[in-house]
Amino acid sequence: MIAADNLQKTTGETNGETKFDLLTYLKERQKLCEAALDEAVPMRYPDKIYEAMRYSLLAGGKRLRPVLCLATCEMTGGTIELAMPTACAVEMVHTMSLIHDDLPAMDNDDYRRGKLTNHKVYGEDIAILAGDGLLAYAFEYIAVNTKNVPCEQVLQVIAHLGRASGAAGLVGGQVVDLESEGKLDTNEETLTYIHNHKTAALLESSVVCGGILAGASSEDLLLLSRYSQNIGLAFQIVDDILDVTSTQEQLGKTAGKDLRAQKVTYPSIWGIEESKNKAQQLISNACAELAPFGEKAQPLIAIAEFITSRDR
Ligand code: GRG
Repeated sequence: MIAADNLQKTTGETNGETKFDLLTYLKERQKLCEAALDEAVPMRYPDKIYEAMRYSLLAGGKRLRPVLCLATCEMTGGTIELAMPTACAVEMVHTMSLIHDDLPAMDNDDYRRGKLTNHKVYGEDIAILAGDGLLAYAFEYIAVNTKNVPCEQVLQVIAHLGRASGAAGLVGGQVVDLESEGKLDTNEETLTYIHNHKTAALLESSVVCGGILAGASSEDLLLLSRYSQNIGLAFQIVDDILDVTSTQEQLGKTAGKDLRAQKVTYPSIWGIEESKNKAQQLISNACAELAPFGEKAQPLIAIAEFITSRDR
């Protein structure tokens, strides 16, 4: 869950007008997502694999991607109900990517979301399969459970999420990231490729799919895509900063990993202060894309601002 003290910045009053209360909003939406995810993956035979899938899926986390998906669907005229199966699916894809990322063959990490990583509890074989199970189920879940949305739009959502997950998205970003480890001459262009694919692609898909489900116009989908690409890159810059400035207790995962793995990051190129400025500029650019949505964009604007103020 999101640290309450860190959200005070986005609540309260300014100029006599009540500002959008992000803390209450996020708590409510996270609770809805937790319940929907719990229901989406019930225990079944063979118990071991469902237990391993549920272990990581229900281990907390900020639930940023599903909350973005729901918020975008509502902003563009849809409802929470229309978007919930896709919101659950993006969190399933995100969780599987974390399980595989933590494996010894990749980042080799022992902690995630404040708990032992999946392979540390269930072994590498089951952790790989738990990731595979979540990935396949994500697409089944959208196809079977999305109601009151034309089939054409459901297909677009499945195609968008498939592209964001595969070699044109997360997988591609991860491959270039692995290739860049230990190469301290990695340039900014390559770094931006990694982050746009490894991190921004799924955030973008969470947002754009919310819009597709609501039947948003192609012009609005373009604005949403630009909003989410900007917050995606800002999210990763902040992640890199937190890796340097935070502790394992704060992050729920190992801190200081980038330096140890000899990874080039935004802070290592620009320094912490300049990286913060760049992240803030990206958030301003993201919010500017939402101007045509007026007041209805408040949740997406508040979530964007939260990205730079978060402490984990
Ligand atoms: C998707 C088919 C498929 C394969 C996965 C392993 C891999 C390929 C990609 C790695 C993707 C990865 C781990 C990117 C890092 C993104 C990131 C910054 C994660 C942290 O997200 P938070 O802070 O985490 O939202 P919580 O725990 O809060 O959900």
